[in-house]
Amino acid sequence: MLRSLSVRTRIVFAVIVLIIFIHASLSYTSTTYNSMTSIPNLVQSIREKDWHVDKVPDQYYLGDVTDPWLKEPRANATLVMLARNKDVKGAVESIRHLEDRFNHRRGYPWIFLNDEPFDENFKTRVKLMTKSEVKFGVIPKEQWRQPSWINETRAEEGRKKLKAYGFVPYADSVPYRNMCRYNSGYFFRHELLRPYKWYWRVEPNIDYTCDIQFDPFNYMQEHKKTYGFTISMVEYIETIPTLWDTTKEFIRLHPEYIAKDNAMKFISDDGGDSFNKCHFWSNFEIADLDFWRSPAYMAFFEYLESKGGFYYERWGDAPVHSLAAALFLPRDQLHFFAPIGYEHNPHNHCPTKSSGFEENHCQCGPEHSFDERPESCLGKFMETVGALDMGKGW
Ligand SMILES: Nc1nc2c(ncn2[C@@H]2O[C@H](COP(=O)(O)OP(=O)(O)OP(=O)(O)O)[C@@H](O)[C@H]2O)c(=O)[nH]1
Ligand SMILES: [Mg+2]
Repeated sequence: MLRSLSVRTRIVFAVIVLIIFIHASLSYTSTTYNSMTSIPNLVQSIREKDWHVDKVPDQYYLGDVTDPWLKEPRANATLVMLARNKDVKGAVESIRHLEDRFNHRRGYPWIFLNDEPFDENFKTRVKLMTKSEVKFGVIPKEQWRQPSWINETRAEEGRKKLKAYGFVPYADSVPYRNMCRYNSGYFFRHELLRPYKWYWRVEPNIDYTCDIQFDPFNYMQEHKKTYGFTISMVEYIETIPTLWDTTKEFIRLHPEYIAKDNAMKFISDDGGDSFNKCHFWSNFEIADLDFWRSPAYMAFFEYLESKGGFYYERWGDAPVHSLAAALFLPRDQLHFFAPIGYEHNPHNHCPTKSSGFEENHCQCGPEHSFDERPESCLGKFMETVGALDMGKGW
């Protein structure tokens, strides 16, 4: 039969046989060649090319481009972290957790603040964790130091006294006091935060333990909320012995700032006479920056500042924020984010079954949730806002 074909056809036939032979031998001897040329892999690589077509420029590529959630408008919001260069490992871990559980689908920008410039190592490693816009800011010096009018002898006595208790964290640390004062009165004024209305505070070394399948900023906006938390607890009263009396003095001077339907019941068991130590744990916060920028809060902070308690005692930003939120806001503007699994060692909030433990693929143990502990103030919060259950609606 071959003899009946022309010479040219015979050559073509021989070349085809040779190609098939070489292909078969290479496929048999080389796994790389085999996987590169297999039909399913070729189809897959064509699909992948199709997937990456320039419909979505890389910097906006946030995951599955068919995800309808990517099209939902974003709030005017930012994620914000205060950190030192030495916190880089804990910082990238926190970013990774929040990106994986939430932000890779939403693309909110990140702002990092430090009392000294971030080094290249910090910046590079942080940027590897997110496709979002990332900005690094330095805190103005005068906002991060003990003011010169503070009586250092009295401040030192205060630090020694707190240290002597033996159980108070950061009892004699001045940088910790700078941090608490900065978070109380200054972070929301930083130029990088100025364009934003909403923020989500993130610390190094924290974990998000459940998928967050809703946008908390949009939730806050739609439900007219101002301050959101996940964990609330009782404070070390030794760190704030005069904070409550100072707050009461402020209330007497400025009754006009007290909201009509406030959450006094959350912070006092006797109608405002004494403080019951309950506060929101501020290492997690999703809140409206305009609240801190409001005349009520600014006047409150200035009043507290004038008393020197950030340095003579160790007033924390958690009780300061909490007292303001409980007094200056109507209580229905406070929000408990039940479905957000959050861990800041040694405590965690783990959603219950009814607040999304299963559908949000939580990795935490609900039996270890701080909500179940006697030091938790969640029950008091629920009594205050009149909630009957802690289900999804919360
Ligand atoms: N730039 C800077 N950030 C700080 C400093 N001290 C604390 N921070 C940041 O301020 C926040 C609160 O500090 P933490 O040390 O976590 O305080 P804490 O949560 O009360 O205590 P921990 O149990 O140690 O987490 C974190 O985001 C820290 O990274 C500091 O001296 N400089
Ligand atoms: Mg912390």
